[in-house]
Amino acid sequence: MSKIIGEPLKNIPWQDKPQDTKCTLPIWRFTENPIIKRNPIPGVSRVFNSAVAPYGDGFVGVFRGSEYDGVSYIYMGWSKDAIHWEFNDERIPFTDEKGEPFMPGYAYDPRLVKVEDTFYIIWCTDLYGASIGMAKTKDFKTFTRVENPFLPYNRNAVLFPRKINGKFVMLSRPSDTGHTPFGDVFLSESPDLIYWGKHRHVMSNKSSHWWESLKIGGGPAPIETDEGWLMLYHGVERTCNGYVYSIGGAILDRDEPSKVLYRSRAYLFTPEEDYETNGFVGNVCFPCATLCDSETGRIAIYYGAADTYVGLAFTTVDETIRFIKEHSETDEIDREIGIR
Ligand code: BMA
Repeated sequence: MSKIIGEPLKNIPWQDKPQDTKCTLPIWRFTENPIIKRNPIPGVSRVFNSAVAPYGDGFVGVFRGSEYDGVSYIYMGWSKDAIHWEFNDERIPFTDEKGEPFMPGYAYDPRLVKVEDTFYIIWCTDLYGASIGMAKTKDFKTFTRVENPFLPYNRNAVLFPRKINGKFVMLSRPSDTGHTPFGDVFLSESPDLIYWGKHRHVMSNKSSHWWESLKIGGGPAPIETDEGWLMLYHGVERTCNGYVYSIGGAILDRDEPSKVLYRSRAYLFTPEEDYETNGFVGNVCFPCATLCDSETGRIAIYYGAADTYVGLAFTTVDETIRFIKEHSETDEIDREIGIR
């Protein structure tokens, strides 16, 4: 049995896998999906691609809210059960390093990761083009901007939930100004969250895996397990009707996480239900966070559905790792040394 290395979370939301299904994929949906529907905040038409974390005896979340002019910002939400959410009506009031109010030009696809005693919000922001924004908080009252880690253009950055070999570690996906018809995941490290370097290639899109043949990008913070870091990510296929976003899985080496130990050639989850196939952008399942219970191995996955809703799905560490290993195909080319 694979094990999650981390804290227990007794109040993790949960439903057992349906018994009457022929689907052999390792992730299944919450039957009450979507958990966040249209117009959940005054002035915000759609909340999707959002991240949650345990906090106190409940949960806290950072939510991508698309306002009535179509621009996205980040809103905070609170929940007792991680299913029903109440939102603050105002955008998160970031401040800069001097304590002055700071509002990014836009902010989308937030991740929320606790490292040691601090929560970090990482999102896609405007730095003369799409790049990575960051802020930190300990109390969810004061949110202080952290330096932009990378040059434009970049998206889908997410921190690992602990330092590795004494360094902060972040996954990201260098990109371009538009809808980026390419994309590989890289890893960077930092001693202080200001200076980032030692960039390493982790994974590329794969033409032989049609569902992720166009591009891939990081998803939730990787989950530490006794087999390595369980990495859920999004993979994109280009079809004659547009892009399709599915969820893939890989296992990275615990001490050297740019090394891919296993990677599934099959997706783990793909748009199937109406709220995933229809909406502002149909056929999008975009995972940004998980909740994990180390005692039971349960994992709850939060994903944006059709750029319109937030969906919740479940798996166990054992089921997902078994699936990834059974379907694994790693033939990453290490371009630094030119070998597979
Ligand atoms: C990506 C990002 C995501 C979005 C996805 C599908 O490029 O912008 O926020 O969910 O496209 O539209």
